[in-house]
Amino acid sequence: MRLVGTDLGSLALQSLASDVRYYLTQSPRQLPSRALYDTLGSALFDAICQLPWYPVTRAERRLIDAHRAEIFDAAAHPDRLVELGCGNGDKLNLLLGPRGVRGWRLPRRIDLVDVSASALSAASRSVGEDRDLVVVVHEAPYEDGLVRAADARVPDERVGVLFLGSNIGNFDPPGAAAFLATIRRALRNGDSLLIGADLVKPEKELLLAYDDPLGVTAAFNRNLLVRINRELGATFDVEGFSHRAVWNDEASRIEMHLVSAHPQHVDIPAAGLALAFAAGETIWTESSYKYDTDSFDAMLSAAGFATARRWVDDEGQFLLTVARAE
Ligand code: AVJ
Repeated sequence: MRLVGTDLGSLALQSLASDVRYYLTQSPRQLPSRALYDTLGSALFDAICQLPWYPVTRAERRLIDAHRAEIFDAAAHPDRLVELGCGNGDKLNLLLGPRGVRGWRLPRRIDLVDVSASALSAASRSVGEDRDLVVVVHEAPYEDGLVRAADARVPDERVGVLFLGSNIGNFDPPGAAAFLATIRRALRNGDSLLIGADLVKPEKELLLAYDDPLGVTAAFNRNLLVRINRELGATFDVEGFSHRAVWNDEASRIEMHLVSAHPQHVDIPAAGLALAFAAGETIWTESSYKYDTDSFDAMLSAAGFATARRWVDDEGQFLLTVARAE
């Protein structure tokens, strides 16, 4: 394998500062969920994926493993894959299948896009190992990475975009529609999108998935403050904030919040902020939208995609769709 990439460390720091400045001064206060994925955050997310109460990753992995060949057929065997939010690369590895299998036509080039440098380095190493591939990493938010990958496209190549893990769930519905349209604009007719979406399930199960008995999700959420303290010199009293997960039925989303236990002043020098938190005041750190199959199809088709194949696991947990750009 050959590995290409750029180090954007200081750029990442500047974008964290501007994200914090913008989102924390909204009402209600917010932080963007992409900021959850520093090195420790990415490790905690990997741990979440192994929790018995978080079915998302397991359900999607089972679908990929069971339908690998049909997925590549439905996507018309792309020459190049672009994975948005690759994380540790596990799902892509599963999709590419066991190494050294003959007669299995793999893409020649893979672009990995993620905001987490640690995730990218793990993913690029494992995906490229013992496979005849060029792996290119883009430490960037989805859209920047997508543009960079699309700009490097060679004529006559067929591209497949992967957007797995229900990462689409972090967008609100207008944002999701706009982002799918952005992906569509980066593609040509005949290209494809493999996209995973978590389905609505009983509230009790959803709350356990986002507020687990081991407290791993709570740690994942609160680590955002640890990160901001470290990288931006902030003074959050991390123990003074607790994790809260809420199911918002009307909006069909899980929300994660951090709740200040007591009144506190927080300085964030690198973002130029000095904030006062009231007791009970919250920071909204993530939304995770849950879908039903028909509304998800409708969203894809409104963005200019036609569903080629779709699979739901036996327990009805998760939807995996191959959509063609047309
Ligand atoms: C990676 C965004 C799909 O929303 O389920 C897991 C992140 N947050 N537990 C999700 C997450 C809390 C995850 N996504």
